[in-house]
Amino acid sequence: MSHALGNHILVEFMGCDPNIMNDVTSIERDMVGAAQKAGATVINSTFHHFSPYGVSGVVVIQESHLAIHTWPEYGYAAVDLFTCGEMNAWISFDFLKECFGAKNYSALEMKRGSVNLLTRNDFDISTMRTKASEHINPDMYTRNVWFTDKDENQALSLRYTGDVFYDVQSPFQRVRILESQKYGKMLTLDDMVMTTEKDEFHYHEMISHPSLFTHGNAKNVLVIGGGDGGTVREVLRHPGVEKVTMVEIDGEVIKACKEYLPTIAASFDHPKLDLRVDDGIAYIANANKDFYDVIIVDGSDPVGPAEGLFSVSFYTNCYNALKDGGILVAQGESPKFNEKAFSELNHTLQEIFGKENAPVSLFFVPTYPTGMWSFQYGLKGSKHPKSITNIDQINSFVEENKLRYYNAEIHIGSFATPNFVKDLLKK
Ligand code: SPD
Repeated sequence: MSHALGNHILVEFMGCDPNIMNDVTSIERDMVGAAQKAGATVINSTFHHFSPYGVSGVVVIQESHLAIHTWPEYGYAAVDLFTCGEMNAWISFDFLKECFGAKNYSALEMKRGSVNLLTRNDFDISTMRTKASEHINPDMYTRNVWFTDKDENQALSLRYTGDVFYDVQSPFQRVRILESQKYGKMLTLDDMVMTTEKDEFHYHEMISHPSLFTHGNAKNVLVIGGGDGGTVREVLRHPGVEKVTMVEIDGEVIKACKEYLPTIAASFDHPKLDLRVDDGIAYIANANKDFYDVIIVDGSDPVGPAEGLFSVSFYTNCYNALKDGGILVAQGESPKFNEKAFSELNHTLQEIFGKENAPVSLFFVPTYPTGMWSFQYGLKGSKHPKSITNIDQINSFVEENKLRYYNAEIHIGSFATPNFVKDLLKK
């Protein structure tokens, strides 16, 4: 057989596990593993998850490359194993077949760059060869793996290390702790970013302090959701608060965050905290009437276990559980990403609390799609968050607690809404 520069195996893997075919992290790990198993030197890998599903990626190796495109809906992966030199790519083939759980497969092996058909030119590579032999391979290859939080038309992607610290399918959702390159460790539920080490304070300061300073004398606070612990950490900074009850449906979220996000899950042992792993929707349906000063709904997006946190009955129950003068604040979605959920939630709150008693505060979170996010209020009294008078008290609190997002100006300013948002809020 004539000599060739490279060897190319074109592989069809069929009947693969669809969940694996949609899991960018495990595919990257397996493709890199397949290269290493065959003795290749890995230089770089880049892998992307696509909307609504599918993964594409390439592992660049000193000996050429391994590439993949997956179609989870068909349990199918198209894989290219292109190698030069002595590397035996069939070892990679066998490894991937096992990893993907392929029930069927076919492979076509081709020689690439047949030297009989090529004419060598006088391109002088001797100096480059010397340089190459001086090159020391770094211990770690460069990985380029992306987590994408998306709907069918819009997305936010964060590059992450590819390492997964926690990955558990709870009865409610897939709970993962990953490490993003820019924002540190992050909690994801299903395929949505919930919080990251480096920008969590935007969200947790803004869900807690405006309602507590508007109320001015909250003693009894209920937090529904908030399993990462950031919200109760902020609420418990207020010395006047006597008791915080937190009801989180998913114990796996609490467990993951206690272990891997300890700066966020910092107050779970606080003596004023009554922590319950329970269904917040059922809890509020059975709660005492006129009982809480402030209720904070720190839920995820309206899919999966948080869907009921966007319903009329849930907010009616919250209204009933609030004392007169009480304040409800809820994670309100984005007016640029989830316009429908954003405006429907506000219409529900207007309906229950009254048209003038459902203000919206906007704030910025770099790791949520579009970056523009909201908290929505229900006021069971006449105190409006825009009309606060305790500015000095806020200023000293901000300084004492070294807050990084919230201050008195942001408090008032966050309730100003652009015209397109006003339009979304009109009924
Ligand atoms: N798309 C993100 C919606 C925000 C959900 N809550 C985040 C939890 C932070 N405690």
